[in-house]
Amino acid sequence: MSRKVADLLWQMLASAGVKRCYGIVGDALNPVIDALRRNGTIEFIHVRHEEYGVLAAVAEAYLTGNPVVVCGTAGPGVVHLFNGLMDARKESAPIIAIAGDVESSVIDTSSLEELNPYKFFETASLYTARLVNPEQARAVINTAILTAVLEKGPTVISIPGDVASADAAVQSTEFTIAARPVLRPSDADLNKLMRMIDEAKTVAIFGGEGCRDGRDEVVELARRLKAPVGYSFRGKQWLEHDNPNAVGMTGLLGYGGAYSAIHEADLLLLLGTDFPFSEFLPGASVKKVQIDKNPKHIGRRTAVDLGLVGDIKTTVTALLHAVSEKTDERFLKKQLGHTNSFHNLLQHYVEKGPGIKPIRPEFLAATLSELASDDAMFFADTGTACIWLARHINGGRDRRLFGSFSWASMANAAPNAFGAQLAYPGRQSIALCGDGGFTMLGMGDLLTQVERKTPVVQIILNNESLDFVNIEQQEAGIVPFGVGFKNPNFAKVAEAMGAKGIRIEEPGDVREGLAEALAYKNGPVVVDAVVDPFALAMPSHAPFHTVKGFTLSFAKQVLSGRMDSVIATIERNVGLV
Ligand SMILES: Cc1ncc(C[n+]2csc(CCOP(=O)(O)OP(=O)(O)O)c2C)c(N)n1
Repeated sequence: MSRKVADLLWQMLASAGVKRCYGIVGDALNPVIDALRRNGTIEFIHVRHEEYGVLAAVAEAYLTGNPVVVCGTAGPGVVHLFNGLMDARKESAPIIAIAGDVESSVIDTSSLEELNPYKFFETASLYTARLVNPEQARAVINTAILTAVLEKGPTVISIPGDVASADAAVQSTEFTIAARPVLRPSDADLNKLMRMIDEAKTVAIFGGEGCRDGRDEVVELARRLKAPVGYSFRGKQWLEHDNPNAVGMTGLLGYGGAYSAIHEADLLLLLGTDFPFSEFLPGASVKKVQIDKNPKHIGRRTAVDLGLVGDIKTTVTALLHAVSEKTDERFLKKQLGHTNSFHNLLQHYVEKGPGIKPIRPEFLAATLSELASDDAMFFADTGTACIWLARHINGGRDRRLFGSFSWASMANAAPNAFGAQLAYPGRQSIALCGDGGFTMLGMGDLLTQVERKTPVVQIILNNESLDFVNIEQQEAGIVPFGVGFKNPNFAKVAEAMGAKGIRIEEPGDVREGLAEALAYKNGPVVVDAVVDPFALAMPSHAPFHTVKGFTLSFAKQVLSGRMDSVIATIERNVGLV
């Protein structure tokens, strides 16, 4: 049988290291999927919602570094891919989307389900191609793969069914993927940096995802410079564990001494971070050097005195060859002292947790962290789950913490954990889900997990509220509105769907319930944890407008007759801030 365009597609994707394709088939995609079946080397993961498939693929691609394929078919199915592809773009995950397209004979005639892929994917995709002629196939597939892998983000190939099933021009499928090139600043720039470090009495480091491959080098640099190390959410998993200089995070989820460390140092080194909250970064009183492999990141969140383009590992290694060691530890010790005090504050609801009902999420998360294995993978939904993940789940050399940290989409955790479990079978894969997030996307595809018997642990923070927005609204000084809803018993729903369901209402049952969930290996588990909707989480450095907002919101709530919720919020949070 002659080789079709769709055969060429899967052969090239398989040789690029693609192991899985997540999606939903139909019309234009049928010949593409038929070729996947014939190919036999790539597993098709049939999901119930295309967005779920992409968010699963994002976690797989981010964690493994390998490209992952997603698919959706003509028009509506393709539209469902979009939010996930935005997530892939922002989280730098190599994803190749195969979008089913209308027959090539009706393109640009406003036919049923027709969608212009160039316009539609413009914001999300690093490269979008429409295959209208078999002669294009090799070049287009080659570019889509190389762009996704080397630029780390999503690309889209839009294929009409008739082109997919057309004979491929006889072409070689061979191609190579180059390793990422090594990138470091010029010697002149490194010398400037060295002088700035020498002139500074105190240095602080703030690192992000760019430290992923250079973690040991950054920790060693910090040791030599006696520099406290703060980090963004994306940097936490690389820079916190086994680092005696770690001082926590700044920003809305902030904790520890990071805020004061970066504001009080003479010199701040921003390493591989595009931390978006400028108001938590110091102004002109602190000299700032930013190093990043992506020049677009440099100086866009805060003005810097020196911006250098380079990989963190390569650049810091070059620095380590020449930098002289500092001896004065007073600044470091002071910031570690702040970190310690904040840690004690955070422990309040962890230690008192066994006696507080409704269950405090801090206690739930800290207990989970203690019980989970050393190589567990944790995923947090956008919402309050992020706060508890940031503050109460400890990382480790082999642990992974991931979420929609830069795109901030709701409902990412369950699909993320599913994709991670497929990539690393047998490793604990734990999703901390919002009840809003789980009912938005996680619930339907629980069926996919059940069917495949995928052991994913979903822990639902059942607070009957879009709680993060509830907090946001109070911070903004307005009366919470449009944030409450009623939930079913998720454990019973899970059981009815064929998963294991565990409902935890009593604080005394938290440990046992979580342990049971983590030990279950025969398929997915849903832990329905009824938690306190009034648990507040203030940043370690609460800006004035936040405090003012809460005061104003409380006053407005009292005036509109909602004294009960004001009292509950205050009562349930005294001692935290
Ligand atoms: C798709 C999407 N819709 C809306 C938002 C805005 N948003 C951010 S957090 C949040 C609330 C999340 O609620 P829930 O999942 O119940 O988690 P909780 O904060 O209660 O823990 C909302 C609506 C978003 N980030 N993404």
